[in-house]
Amino acid sequence: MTANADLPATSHTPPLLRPDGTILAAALRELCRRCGADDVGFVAVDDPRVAGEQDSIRRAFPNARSLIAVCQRMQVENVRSPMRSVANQAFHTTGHEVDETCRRIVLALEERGIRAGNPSMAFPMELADPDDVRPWIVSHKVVAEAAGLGRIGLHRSVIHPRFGSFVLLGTIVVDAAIDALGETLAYQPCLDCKLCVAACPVGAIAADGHFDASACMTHNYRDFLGGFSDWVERIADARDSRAYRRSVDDGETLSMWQSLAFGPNYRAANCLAVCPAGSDVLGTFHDRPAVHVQQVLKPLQKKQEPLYVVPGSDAETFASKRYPHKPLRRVHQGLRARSIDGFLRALPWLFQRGRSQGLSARYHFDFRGRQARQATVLITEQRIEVLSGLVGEPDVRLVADGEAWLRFVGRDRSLLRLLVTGRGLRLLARFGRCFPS
Ligand code: B12
Ligand code: SF4
Repeated sequence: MTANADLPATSHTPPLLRPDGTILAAALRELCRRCGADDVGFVAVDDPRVAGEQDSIRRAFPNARSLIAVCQRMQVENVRSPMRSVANQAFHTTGHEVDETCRRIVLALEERGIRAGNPSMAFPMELADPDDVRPWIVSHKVVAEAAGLGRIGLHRSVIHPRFGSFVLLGTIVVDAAIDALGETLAYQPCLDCKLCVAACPVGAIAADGHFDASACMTHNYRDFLGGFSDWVERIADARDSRAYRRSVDDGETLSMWQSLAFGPNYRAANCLAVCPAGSDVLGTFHDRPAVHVQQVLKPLQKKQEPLYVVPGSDAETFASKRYPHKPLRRVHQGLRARSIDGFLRALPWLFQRGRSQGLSARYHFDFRGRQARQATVLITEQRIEVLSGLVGEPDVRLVADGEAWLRFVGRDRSLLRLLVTGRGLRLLARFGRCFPS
C-alpha cells in the first residue's frame, strides 16, 4: 500500500465526523489505509478488555477516549532467514513504518480538528522512571486483540488472520468517540502446531502456554536494556583489554557497536519465523508440512550461534541439553528493580518454574523504611502468586529494610541486615534459586 502523507480533505474525501463529533469508523478506516496501515481496528479506552491499559494511557494522554490499533506487515522471508541481519532489517524498517504510519494518521486527524497521539511502537519507553512502573505506555497486543486485528497465539504474539505472525503493531490514542468498534476475532488463528516451542533456542515458550519472559529477554535482548547494562558492567569490571576480551568476544563487541549505531538487533525471532498461521502464509505448511519444517525450522535449529542464559536458570538447563552445538554464554539478565513495587511486579516474569520443582512455601515479606511494603509470595506446584499484605500463616517471614533488600537482590550483598523467622534460611535459599538474574 502506498502512503499518502498529505491527505487533503477534497470533495471526494468522505466526511470523517458526525455533527455530534463522533468519528465515522468507515471513513477513519479509509483514512488509515491511505496513510499506509495494512489493517486497523478500533476500541474504546473504557472497554473492559483493555482495562489494564487505561491508567497508563491516561497518564500520557489525559483526554483519551478511543484507540486505533494499527498493524503493518513484515517481509515474511526476511523474518524466516537464519541470518540475523536479514531478519533484523525487517524488524527495523517495519517498526519505523509503524511509527511513520501512526504519525501520518495523527497529523491527518489533527488537520481535521481531532486531537490524537501515538505512543511509540517499541522504543523509546519510560525506562528512567524512578517509580519503576511498567515502561511501555500501551500494550499494543492487548489493544490489537480487542480491536479485532488478531489473537495472541501460543508464542504470545498477535496472529493476524491473513498476515499471520508477520506483523508489528501500533496504537493511536484519540480524544473522540468512534461509531463502530471492533470485536475480538471469533476464532483463534493459532494452529497449535507447537513449531514455536520447537524453535525457541532458550526454551522460553512451553507447550502448555507458559512463557519464560526472562529467558527470552536475556538471549534475544542481549544488545538491549539489561544486556547492555551487563555489557557496561563487564567493561567496568575488566582490568585491561585482554581481560575484557576474555569476558566479551570480538563478535559481541562488534554486534553491540552495530546495535548502538543502527538500532538494536534481536538475537532471535524464531517463534515468529516458523509460525505457519494466517491465510496468506499457510501455503507450504498446509500442503507439505515436512517441507516447511525442513526449510524454516531446521536451519534455525542448526544455526551456530551463542545462546545467552542466566546461570542457574531453566534456559541454561534447556539450552545445554537441546542445543549442545550452540555455545552458551552465561550472563546476568541485567535489569535490577529500583523499587519494592518493581521487585514484586517482576517476580512472576523472573520466576523459573523448573527450579521451583518440589518447593511449596508461603513467604511473608515485611519491608521497612522508605520502601515500606508488605507482601506474600506463594510458590506451589511450580506456580507463583504474589499477594498484597501478609496473608495466611507463613513458612518464612522476612523483615528487612526495603532499600537494603533492593541492594541485596541487585547483587550488592554486603549491605543486608535481615531478620528471617519460620523455616528460615533454607527456604529463603530455595526462593533465591527460583529467581536467578
Ligand atoms: C515487553 C515486550 C517484550 C518482552 C516481553 C514479551 C511479552 N510476551 O510480553 C520481551 C523482551 C521478552 C519481548 C520479546 C519479543 N517481542 Co516484544 N514487546 C514488548 C512490549 C514492549 C510490551 C509487551 C506486552 O504488552 N506485554 C504484556 C502482556 C500482553 O504480555 P503477555 O505475554 O501476556 O505477558 C507477559 C509479559 O507481560 C511479561 N511481563 C510482565 N511484566 C514484565 C516486565 C518486563 C520488563 C518484561 C520484559 C516482561 C514482563 O510477563 C507476562 C507473562 O510471561 C511490546 C510493545 C508494546 N508497547 O506493546 C513489544 C511487542 C509485544 N513485541 C513484539 C515482538 C515482535 C517481539 C519479538 C518477536 C522480538 C524479536 N524480534 O525477537 C519477541 C517475541 C517474544 C514472545 N514470544 O513474546 C511485537 C509483537 C507483534 C505481534 N505480532 O504481536 C510488539 C507488540 C512490538 C510491536 N510494536 O509490534 N517483547
Ligand atoms: S507456531 Fe504454531 S503453535 Fe506457535 S503460535 Fe504459530 S501456529 Fe500457534
